[in-house]
Amino acid sequence: MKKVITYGTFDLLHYGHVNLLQRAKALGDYLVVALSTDEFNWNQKQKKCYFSYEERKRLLEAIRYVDLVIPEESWEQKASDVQEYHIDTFVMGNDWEGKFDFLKEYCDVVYLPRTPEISTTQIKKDLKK
Ligand code: C2G
Repeated sequence: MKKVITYGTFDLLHYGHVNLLQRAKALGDYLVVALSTDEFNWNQKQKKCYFSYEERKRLLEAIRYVDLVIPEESWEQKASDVQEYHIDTFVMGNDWEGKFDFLKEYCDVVYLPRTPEISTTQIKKDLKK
């Protein structure tokens, strides 16, 4: 069984996220999503999520491409996650291009093109108009 992992906040879940998850799953048979906790988002990414971790987790678990959701609590957990979950491929959108190449020691590293025009930030801006 080929296992894939990806990381993210996935707030205000949208089709850009789903496109990423669909393509990530297509690279294997089992997709793990490491979901940024509320604390990690606020302390490390200065992101205040609209939906809580539990709500974002519930949404991700409803997506057919997602097999398991685990918490992302630190920047440093990726190498241990890849080993603990026996991951074959690490996937991120290409806004992270090159940032996680150190994981090539443990697994394949794939950066996928982002879906243009959509982002959680853009949604929030549009709703404010
Ligand atoms: N994404 C995408 N297209 C978009 C928006 C997002 O492909 N229009 C991808 C991002 O590239 C990322 C994933 O969807 O791979 C999740 O996006 P975010 O929730 O914004 O993730 P981010 O805050 O970048 O967190 O340790 C890594 C971080 O947790 C990544």
